[in-house]
Amino acid sequence: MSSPSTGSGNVVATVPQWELRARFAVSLAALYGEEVPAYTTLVDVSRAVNSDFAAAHGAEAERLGSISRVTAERHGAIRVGSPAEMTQVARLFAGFGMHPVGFYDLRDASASSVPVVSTAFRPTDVDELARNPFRVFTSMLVTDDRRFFDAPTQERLEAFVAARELFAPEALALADRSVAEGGLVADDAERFLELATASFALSTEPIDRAWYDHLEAISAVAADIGGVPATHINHLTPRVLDIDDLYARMSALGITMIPEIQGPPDWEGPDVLLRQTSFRALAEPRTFREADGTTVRGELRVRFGEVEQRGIALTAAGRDLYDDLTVEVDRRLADAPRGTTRVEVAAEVWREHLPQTETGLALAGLGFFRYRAQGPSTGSGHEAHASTLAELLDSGALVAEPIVYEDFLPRSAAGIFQSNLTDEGSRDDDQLGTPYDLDRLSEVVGIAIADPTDLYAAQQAASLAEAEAALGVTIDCTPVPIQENATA
Ligand code: OOG
Ligand code: NI
Repeated sequence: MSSPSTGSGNVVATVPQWELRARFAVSLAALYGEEVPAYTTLVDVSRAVNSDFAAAHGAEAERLGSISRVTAERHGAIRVGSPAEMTQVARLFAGFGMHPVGFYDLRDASASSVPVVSTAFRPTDVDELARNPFRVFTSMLVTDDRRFFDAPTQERLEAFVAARELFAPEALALADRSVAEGGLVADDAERFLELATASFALSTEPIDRAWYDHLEAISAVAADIGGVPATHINHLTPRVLDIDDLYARMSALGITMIPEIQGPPDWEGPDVLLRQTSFRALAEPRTFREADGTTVRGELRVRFGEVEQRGIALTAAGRDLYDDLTVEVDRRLADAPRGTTRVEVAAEVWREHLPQTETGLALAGLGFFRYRAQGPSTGSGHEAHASTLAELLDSGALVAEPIVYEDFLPRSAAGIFQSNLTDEGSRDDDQLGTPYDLDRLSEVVGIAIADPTDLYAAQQAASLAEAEAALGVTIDCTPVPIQENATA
């Protein structure tokens, strides 16, 4: 694309989408750090954890991402109130090259009252991810779900949400321009960043106390979405290389962490998917309007600090196994002696069922990898012969680099939501819930939501095709049962 020119005839450099995205992450961090000072502590501790880990582990520390990428990496979380608002979020984030990926139903994943369905906006291209992987977990209130909201509450919620404006029309227009032109000229970029960031600042407008309380009795999350006049960044999450170390250091600083690290356990085998933990939501000053019309200062606890450690993306088979193991952990934990922790049980279950090495994960067809040919072609150049993945990895003709999991885990998300609720809320499970899945949410938002497994599978397949061409062989990737590659 040619660079747009100014009236004076000067050519102005276009700020590409990845740069808009990187600057967006930085400006949201500045906003959030100002609003929630504990976030700054979390970022400082994360940075220390990462540099100590890198110093102790050398090049191996960067296997799942360079230290500079990991230390700069963040995800955010926001919550909106209707499909129309979700559609606008999609439009805004598209300007930053962030597209909806994955579907998470947190209504069923949690025991307490969390009436939302979610997706995550993130770059989907390998190159775009490498430049800046900023992602935002985005939840939408399901106002017509009768397990949570009766008809009058639904009606009032929908009217309340419909009457507010989350994003300045100018911000959305700039987002559209960024999509059309693959970026923005410098002045527009500046303005777009300013408006987009401001949309996620904590609103100072008074909150109607009675309405907020009514919603909070049903669900604290519903009150945070439909009881206030604007959306806001709920948390920004730094990535660390050693979440157990982070947890210990934060606790030592006297910061109250949620009781457990969510997701896979700490164990000696490869890290997969995502491990997360958080500190409890802090009281923040907010303004309320009382029934008699007076405004008073009060406080709310809705925003918390979260941290994550990312591992290898799992194939559909790997993910099924992960889900089965999670159920198995729950089952064993129920029978375990008092005082046994979930993490202890999980580590034991994992040792029994998961390969101990990355190669084991690759050969069993459980993890996603990017394969790279190394060394000279082994083929005759005429007719490609077949080799197994195991032979090629063993001989060193092929090397496997892990594909990092860029998405989220519904159960962990529910665990994080839940640990930060002061109140369970209320739900009536005799009522029928509004059915939702990836396709239905896509339809409602009017935008195709990508299936994360398809994205990882396409990356792996492309790398295999390239390796096959380079080596002149056909690679046989038939999964090898774990028992047979246990020594891999
Ligand atoms: C989102 C909670 C989920 C994660 O990282 O899984 C989440 C929220 O509290 O709005 O952020
Ligand atoms: Ni999060």
